[in-house]
Amino acid sequence: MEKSYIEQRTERTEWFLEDRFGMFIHWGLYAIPARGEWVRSDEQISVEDYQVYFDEFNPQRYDPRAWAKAAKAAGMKYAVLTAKHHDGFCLFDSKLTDYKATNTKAGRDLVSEFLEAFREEGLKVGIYYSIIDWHHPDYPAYGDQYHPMRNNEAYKRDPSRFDVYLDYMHGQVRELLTNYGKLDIMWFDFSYGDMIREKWRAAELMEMIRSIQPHIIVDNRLEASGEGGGSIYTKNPSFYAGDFASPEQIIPPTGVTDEDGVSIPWEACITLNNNWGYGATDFRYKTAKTVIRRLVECVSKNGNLLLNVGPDAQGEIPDESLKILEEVGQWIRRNGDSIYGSGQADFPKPEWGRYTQKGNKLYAHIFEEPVGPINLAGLAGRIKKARMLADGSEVFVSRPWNTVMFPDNAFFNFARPEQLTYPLADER
Ligand code: FHN
Repeated sequence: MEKSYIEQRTERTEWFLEDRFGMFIHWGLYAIPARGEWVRSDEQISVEDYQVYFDEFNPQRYDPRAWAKAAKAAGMKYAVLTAKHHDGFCLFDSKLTDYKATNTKAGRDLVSEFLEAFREEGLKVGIYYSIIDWHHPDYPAYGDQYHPMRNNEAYKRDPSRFDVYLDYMHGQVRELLTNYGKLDIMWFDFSYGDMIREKWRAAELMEMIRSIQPHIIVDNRLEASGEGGGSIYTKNPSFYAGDFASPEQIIPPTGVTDEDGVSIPWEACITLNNNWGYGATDFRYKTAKTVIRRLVECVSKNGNLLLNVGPDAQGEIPDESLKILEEVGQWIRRNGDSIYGSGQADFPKPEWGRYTQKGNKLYAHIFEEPVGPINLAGLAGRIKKARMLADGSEVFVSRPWNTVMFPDNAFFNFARPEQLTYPLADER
């Protein structure tokens, strides 16, 4: 008997729930104006004025192997690159358009090189593909907030031309699934207003995806935007509901569950600063500590973190981003057991931090420095022994009160969550 959609989704996302941590990469022509990836819409730049960036694009220091090494060193297990963002510029050698990197001075298939480099480092690979397209003449104009081409005369004359755009969009997805080897993630972006589901011919699109790469996991944005939504949150997801929810710039307070409260795969996508695409003057970077705490919080709620970098017009990830990634990697190298393959604990969140759990091993992430012993209320009698995850050193557990007195070294560096492993008493 055919497996249900939810059974298939569970099988497809097994590696995703193990890997937990990925790199999002927003890169394209918008790296030249360096004011974020919405610059064309925000500043109402015409097709003609935006063309200057196409004519100039030549990222001479693009080295995807360096990107892949930085992601791996940060403890990331997969990466998703924008093959086409809303401006319609294709980083891959599509046969369906001339608006592509291989026709710029770069003269390279940037997606192909990305996939090869990240696979070589052992990371899984995903493609972000914008279903919105401000460049295609048959993409509709829906007011100012989404499209600088709001005066798209062709579309106003004949709305049926949108099918011409959909043929193009489906055709490019087919190219990506057919010409670039095994992909692990297809990350569509995004539905809005009445532009959802069959407005994209979503069933036909998903049929094609499943027929070419049946293992691939797909996000939920053929039905939703970054604010959430779609049938993935129900017990009867549609055929194109996707395999994971994709909350954006937020970590849902109680994770993501279906209508019965059953956890579903989800991934929070979050920027390191205030832009997805490169922002030359955007120095409001998060700290490594904040990133670690966001990652711990996602995992403590059965979720993943997709952390974004925005390479510049020369093809380099900004130093500020690399520095944070390196520090996160130092932490995860010693504490990764509490992240990879871990998830929500069987116990409520403690007041001093968060728990993650893997099998019968409980990980206590200490965020706030306690005064005196840490009270493990609710764990009475359940703790077999406690060790500092980072160095394996013993931690004293006082049985009667079930409290834990941390060694001095546990506190010396409260800038970051310290890790404890509590093999539970019933550990085999
Ligand atoms: O409009 C895009 C935005 O530029 C960025 O790509 C994010 C990343 O998830 N998605 C859309 C906003 O929800």
